[in-house]
Amino acid sequence: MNRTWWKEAVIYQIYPRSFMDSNGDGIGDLRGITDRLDYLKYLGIDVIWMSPVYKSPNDDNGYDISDYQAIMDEFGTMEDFDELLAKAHEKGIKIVMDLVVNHTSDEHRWFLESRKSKENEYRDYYIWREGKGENMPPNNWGSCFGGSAWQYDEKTSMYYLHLFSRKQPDLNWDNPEVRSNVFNMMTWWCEKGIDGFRMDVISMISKTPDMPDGEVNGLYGDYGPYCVHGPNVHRYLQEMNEKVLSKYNIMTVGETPGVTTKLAMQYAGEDTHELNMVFQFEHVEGDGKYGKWTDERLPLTTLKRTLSRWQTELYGKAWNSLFWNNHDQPRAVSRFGDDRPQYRKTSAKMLATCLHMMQGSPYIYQGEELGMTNYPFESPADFRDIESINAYREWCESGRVPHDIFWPCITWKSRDNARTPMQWDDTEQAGFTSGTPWISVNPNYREINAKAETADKDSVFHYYKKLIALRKENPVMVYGKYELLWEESEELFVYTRTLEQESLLVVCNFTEKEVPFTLPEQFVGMPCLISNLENNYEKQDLTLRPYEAFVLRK
Ligand code: TEU
Ligand code: CA
Repeated sequence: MNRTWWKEAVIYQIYPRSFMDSNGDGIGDLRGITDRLDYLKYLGIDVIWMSPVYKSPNDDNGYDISDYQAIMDEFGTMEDFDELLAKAHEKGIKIVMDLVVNHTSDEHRWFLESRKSKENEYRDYYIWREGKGENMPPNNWGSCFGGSAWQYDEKTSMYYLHLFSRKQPDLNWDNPEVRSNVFNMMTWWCEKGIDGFRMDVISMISKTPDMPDGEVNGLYGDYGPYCVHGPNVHRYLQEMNEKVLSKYNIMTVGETPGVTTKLAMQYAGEDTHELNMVFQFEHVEGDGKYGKWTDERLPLTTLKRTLSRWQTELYGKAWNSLFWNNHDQPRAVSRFGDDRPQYRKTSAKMLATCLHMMQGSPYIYQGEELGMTNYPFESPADFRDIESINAYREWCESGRVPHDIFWPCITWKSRDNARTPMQWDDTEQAGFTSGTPWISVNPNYREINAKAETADKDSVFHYYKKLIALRKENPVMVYGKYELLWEESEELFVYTRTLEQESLLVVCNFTEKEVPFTLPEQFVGMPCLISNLENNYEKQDLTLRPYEAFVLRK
C-alpha cells in the first residue's frame, strides 16, 4: 500500500456559520476561524475541511452557491480568506475546500441566464425537460428536501431538475462547457494554494439521459438508480483528475452517497486516477422509519458488520474516511454513545477510540472533541435547517404521522443537532458570539465547553489530542490490517490491527452494562496504549465497565 500524507492526516471539519463569530452579528465567519487556529493546532489536527464559504443566498447554508470565486458576505472577504489560508499554513495546517458542483444556486449567473430563454447560451448548463402535461412534471422523482425534484419555470414553460432544494438546480455535466468552467474554477483555487477539495454529492453528477420514473417509496419516485453513480461519473472524474487534480499535491475526498465497497475501489482506488478517498454513509444509514427519520438505534452487530466490511474489502485497494458525525448527522455521543451526564465523557472517548484505531482518515466534526451533544428541541420553530423544516411539514403537518410519534424521530436525526454553535466557554452564548446567534446555543454549554475541556487533563478533548498524537507515532494505526473479533457480541466492538511484527488490540464496550472479556492469549501482559478508564489490563479475564475502551500493543 502506498504511503501518503493524506492517509496519515487527521481532518477537522468546520461548519463556519457555527464555529466562531468575530463581529457580533451572530454568524460565524472566516476571521473567527483564524482567531481559533491555535486551538486547532493545540488539538493536533493536520487538515481543516471547511463547509462552503462561497457567495450564497443560504437556502441550504452555503450548499447553494451563487459565485464560486467570491466569499459569502456574512463570512467576510477574499482578503479574510487569504489571511486564514496563510495563517493556517504558517502553523502547518492545511485547508480543504468544500466543492459543490452537482448544483449551483438558482441565483448563480449561469442559471439566471439559463432560465431566460430556450436559446440562451447557458440553457444547456442545467437540466431542462418538458412536462408530461399540465401540472405534470417530466417524471415522478422526489427531491432530497421534499416535494418533486422538478420545478416548473413559467418563463419558458419547462421544468428544471433539482435533486435538492428548488434553489439548487442541478448542473448538466454532459455539457463540456460546464465541465471546463468547473475545472477552471478549481484550478483558480488550487493556484491560490488550497490543499484539497471535499466534493459534495460527487456520485450524483451524471444522470441517465432518458430519466424514467423511479420506484415509489413514500410520496415520490426514487431517482437513485438514474442519478447516483450515473453512466459517465467515472469518465468525468478521470477528466477532472487529468485536467486539475493530478497537477497539485492536494487531498480529494468524494462525498459519495450510495457507494458500495466495489464502487469505492473505482472512485478512490490506489491507481484509478479519480479521487483519494470516499466519504460514505453506510454505517450511518439504514435505520430510518419514515424516510431517514427514526428514534431507534441500529444493533451493534449491524454497525460492526458494515464498518468491518469497509475495513476488509478496501484493504490495500482503496481509501475511506472515518467519521461518526458531520454537519448532516446528529451528534456522535448522543447517537452512538450515551449523553447522560454519568456516561457522556466515557462514551465519547470510547467512540473516539473505536474510530481512530480503524483504517481510513479520521474526521472530527467541530465540538465532537468536546463531547458536544444533540440539542433539546422543544418545537418545530427551533429548526433552522431546510431539510428538517420541510420534513416536519411533509410527514407531520400533512397528517401522515402524528406529532407525538414523529417528534422523537426528527429531533433524534435533525441536522440542526450538529449546527448549534461551538461551545467555547461558559459565558453568555458559549463565547460564540457577543450578539444573538443565528441558531440557539445548546443549554449545556456551561458544563460542556472548550475552556473547561482544555483545562482538564482528563477531558474528552485531551483524549482526542492523545489519539491524534498516537497516530503520528504508530504507523500500525494507519496501515495495519484489520480483523474483527467477537463478531456476535451485541456489547463489545473488538478488533485487531496488524502491521508486520506489530499488533494492536482494540476493545470497546458500547453499553452501560458490565461485560466480561477474556484477552486473546497473545495480548496478555502487553502494554496499554490508551484507555478511557483506569484499569489493570494485565490479567487475562477482565470485567469491562460501562463504555470502557482500551488498546493494547504487542
Ligand atoms: O449532502 C448530501 C447527502 O448525502 C444527503 O443525503 C445529506 O445527507 C442530506 O443531509 C440529507 O439528509 C450534501 C451536504 O453535505 C449537505 O449539507 C447538503 O445539503 C447537500 O449535499 C446538498 O448540497
Ligand atoms: Ca460574524
